Amino acid sequence: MNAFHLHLLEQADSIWHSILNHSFLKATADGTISNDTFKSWMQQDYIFVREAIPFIAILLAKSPLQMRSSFIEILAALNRELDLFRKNAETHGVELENIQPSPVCHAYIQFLLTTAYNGTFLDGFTLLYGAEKVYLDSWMEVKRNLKIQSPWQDFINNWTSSDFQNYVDWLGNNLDELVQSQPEKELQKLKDLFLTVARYEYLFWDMAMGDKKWPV
Ligand code: MP5
Repeated sequence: MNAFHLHLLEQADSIWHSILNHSFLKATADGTISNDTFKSWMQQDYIFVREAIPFIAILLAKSPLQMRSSFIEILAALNRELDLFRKNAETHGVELENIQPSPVCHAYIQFLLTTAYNGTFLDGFTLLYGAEKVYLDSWMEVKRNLKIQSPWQDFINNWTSSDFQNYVDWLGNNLDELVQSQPEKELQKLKDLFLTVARYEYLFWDMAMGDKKWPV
């Protein structure tokens, strides 16, 4: 059998295609993205990263002993990432605190937290792999198509660094090991979770390009 993480990517292929061709990524790469659009993505992604900390903390609590120190590292990396947002917010004049999460941002975070709380370690780990792999591939696509030096270079660098690539590889390889000897029913559940996380990631780019407000 193919590695499980490759299997997941294969079945999510059409969603991935839609993600990598999203207008937000294209406009960021060719420099036509408006400052307001990018800044409001920053506000929403800051909330996402901030709330990813409790998500990871739940996974840490459920993690096998040999993975604990890696999860502590992941938490520390997220904390550093918040500083990257704050530094860029200062440079570009973006308000980060007291921002309401958009409906999509809110729902996505709730999905992650609920799955991590109520599901198995493997459920949450599959979501983590999906979310990080989308960001790696999305920002790699931006980097590949970059026309000019971007004002948002720090973000491009953050999710295309070799450290981040190694981290995503580590997640994929560990996922392959963790699913060994899991019954088919369990694997099917993980595949469904992976599709849902990919769909939320698509919605997140869509939201970034459009309305962040609740309609009522
Ligand atoms: C990530 C992110 C990557 N920042 N935002 C979304 C919507 N999905 C994935 O996670 P991290 O923790 O910033 O690497």
